[in-house]
Parts: sequence; structure tokens; C-alpha cells
Amino acid sequence: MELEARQKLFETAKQWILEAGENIRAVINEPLKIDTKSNANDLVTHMDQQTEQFFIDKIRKQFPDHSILSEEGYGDQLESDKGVVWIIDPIDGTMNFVHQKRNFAISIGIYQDGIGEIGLIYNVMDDVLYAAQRGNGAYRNEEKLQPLKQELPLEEAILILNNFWTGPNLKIEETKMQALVRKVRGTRSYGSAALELAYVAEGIADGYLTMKLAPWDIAGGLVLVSEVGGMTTRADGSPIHILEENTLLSCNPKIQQELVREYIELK
Ligand code: 2AM
Ligand code: CA
Repeated sequence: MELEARQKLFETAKQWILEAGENIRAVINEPLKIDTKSNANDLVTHMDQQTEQFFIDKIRKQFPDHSILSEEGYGDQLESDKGVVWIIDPIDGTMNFVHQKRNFAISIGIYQDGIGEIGLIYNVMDDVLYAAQRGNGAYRNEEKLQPLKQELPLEEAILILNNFWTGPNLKIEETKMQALVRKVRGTRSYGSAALELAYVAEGIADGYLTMKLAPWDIAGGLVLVSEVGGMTTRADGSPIHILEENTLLSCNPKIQQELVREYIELK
């Protein structure tokens, strides 16, 4: 993608994400229509669907040759990552949206031929936009994010992980995960993968380890993390496949190998 074309795309996507956030804020105290998806805790509301439609209408009109992969299914059925693909989560952290009316984000990753060119994560209620273009650094509103710490023992790291993986589960041995929890300085769990990746990029957390995420949960965040020198792989250290479900380890490179070793021991 030519730099000028990418800059224009970036500005347009930025404007749309801010507008979509404003639309959500305007109705935040109105009653929600809540449904469940794969299970009783997998929530979706009419605002997830409406916000996704907002982006799809605009993209179809202005960029008819772009493809769309989006959580609520109004996008395309993608078979390949060729061309320009928008990967959209209209509301990431839907449970927070429903229960807390805050701590959720809109996440957009724009990829070309599988490479992340643009990442946008908008914390709607805090009005904080994380934005990055490949090779141009990452920003939190107007402020440029600093490169990640150069020195970081695992014992001083804050690790984001979901408590679910510290109890009996089908993917990993929970006692090993419990040992990892004791080894790091502290753990956090925010309930929005997109925001969790933004926090790794911001350096207020040092890593995010989780066992199952969808493309729209991570597409925007991957671009942000990479722009500050962070590494994102599957939990076993192998490459992410952006159109598939993945395990995920996104972190400061100083702790990456040790965490991968922990994970391999975890399995
Ligand atoms: P969502 O709010 O868009 O559904 C919660 O820890 C994080 O995991 C959120 O980012 C949430 O995204 C995501 N998530 C919830 N259920 C999931 C599932 N079944 N597969 C992948 N990601 C999921
Ligand atoms: Ca969602």
C-alpha cells in the first residue's frame, strides 16, 4: 500500500471509529437488547450488531474492493488474506459493556496480504484512542508510546491472564499456570482482549497470555504491540495465523522465551 493511500485510510478509519464511539456513548444508559451466542456467558447486544453495520455500510460504500472480517457476521466469508482486509470487533469486552457500561473497546485491524498495516483500539467511555500504522509508531491519543522496557526480569513483570486458565480446564495444566502466577510480580485481567493488548503496547502491563482468541479480538492490538517493540506469537512461540483462532502470547521480548518455556511445560 502506498504511504499516502495508507495515511488517508488511517485518517478515515480513525474518524469512523470515533464517530461509532460517540454513537455508543449517546445511548449508553438506554435499555439493551441482550442475547447469548455460544453459551450463557457469551453475550451480544443490538449495539454490537448496530456498530458493526455502521462500519460495514461505510466500508462498502467508500472502499468496495476491501474485504471485511467481523465478529457478528455481517462481513464477508473470507477464504484468504489477500487484498485489503478490515478485521473488526464492534464491541470487545461485551460483558463489561453490559455489566459495567465501561471498559470495552472498538477494535479495528486493517491488513494487506496478511500484514497488519493499521491498528485502532478505541476505549469508548474513556475516550482514549490507541492508533498505529506499521513502521510509524503507536499513539495513545496524541501521545507517542515509548519503546518497551529494555530490562525486565519475569519476577518484575505484570502478566495479564484470565483466571479461567488457573482452574481445571481442557487446554492446560492448571497447577503449572498457578506456579506462573506466583512467579510474576502480579497478574491482571481486564475482560477486553483489545484493551489488554493496548496495555501491553502502553507498557502498563508486560505480557498477555491466553488460550483462545478470535481474529477480531487481536487484529488491531497486534499492530500496536509490534510498533513499540513487543512480540506476539501463539503461546508456544509459533506464528499467529490472523484469520484463525489462536492461543496468544503478546509481551515484552525480554520475557518472551521464558514464558514460552513455561507454556511448553504447562501443556
Ligand atoms: P468479546 O467481548 O468481543 O466477546 C474476554 O476475556 C475477552 O475474550 C474479550 O476480548 C472477549 O471478546 C473474548 N472472548 C470471549 N469469548 C470468546 C470466545 N469464545 N472465543 C474467543 N474470544 C472470546
Ligand atoms: Ca465483540
